[in-house]
Amino acid sequence: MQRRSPARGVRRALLPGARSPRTATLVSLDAESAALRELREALSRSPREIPSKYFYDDAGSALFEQITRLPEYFPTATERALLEARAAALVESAGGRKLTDVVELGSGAASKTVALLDAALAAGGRPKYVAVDISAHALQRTKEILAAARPEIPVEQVLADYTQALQLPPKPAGGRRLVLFLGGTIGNDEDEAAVKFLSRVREHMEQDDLLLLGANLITDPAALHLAYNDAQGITAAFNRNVLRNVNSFVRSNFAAEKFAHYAPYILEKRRIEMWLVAREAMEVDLGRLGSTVRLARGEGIRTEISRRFTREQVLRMIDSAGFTPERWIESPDARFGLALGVARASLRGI
Ligand code: AVJ
Repeated sequence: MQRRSPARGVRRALLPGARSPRTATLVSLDAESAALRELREALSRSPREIPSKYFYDDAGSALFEQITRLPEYFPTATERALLEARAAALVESAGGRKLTDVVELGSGAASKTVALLDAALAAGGRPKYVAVDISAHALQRTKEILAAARPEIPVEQVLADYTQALQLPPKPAGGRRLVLFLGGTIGNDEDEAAVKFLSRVREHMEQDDLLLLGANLITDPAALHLAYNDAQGITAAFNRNVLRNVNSFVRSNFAAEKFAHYAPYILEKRRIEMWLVAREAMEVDLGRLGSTVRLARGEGIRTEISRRFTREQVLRMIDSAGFTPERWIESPDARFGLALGVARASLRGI
């Protein structure tokens, strides 16, 4: 049996003094006070919100992995099939054997990435894989899956909340970096925040480095509804778990079982919204946030938006963030698209 702590071998430049980090938000002091502020602000908005990243503590990352295997949740399988079918062409467009670093933001279980790494190997490259995730458990899964599947590929782990701070290991001189942001997670942000985030990612890249961005595309609302309202209730459990994670972070006392999972597809906004709806009136002590919230029966907290895009929207988004669209591919059912963008020369310093 392995007895290694899940966090061993994890790069900790961002994480001073963390002995056994479980989620990245909990570990550095600056990051912690920023996270407290962000959460306080989100919970006092109208409607109240909890940032989606709070889904991904260890339990939540494991629940999300279960979601990806549900028959109703099609995005993961769709994206995986697309990547597998087109990996060689994507890697070719991304520089083939020049690819030295494949960095994945939100690596989760990294089950989709093997196809890309294989294509890079087949092109004669020797890529290193850098997994970035907010959950130490997810990073460990990433490493296990990759080490078993492709032992020849070195894996580096970065435990970080990439929405706040990002620090990547250096890439070899003359090498090319490919940054992956897959799964459609870009849809968790409104346009402005999405472009801001991608622009920050661009700052960590050099000219001619590449971004591969996965995005959910507009499709049948009924299928979407099922994907976020599965029969086994795994998505509901994933949604409620956000309250347990918040409770353990701020020592609040949300009673998760008193909330109903509500996840409609809002047609005119082209997005799923995930809500937790109070089944009864209640008062919640927000612990370290230093306040209480009163919720009326039927009042909701929004935990996620998950947008569906058009191809034009996705290409415009990466272009606005400093990446020239180089290639666009989509699944045969047009439910999922991948945009490959090349980092343009940065105007910083002019
Ligand atoms: C991992 C953010 C892409 O938005 O579909 C799955 C998360 N939420 N079921 C998504 C999620 C509910 C997922 N992302």
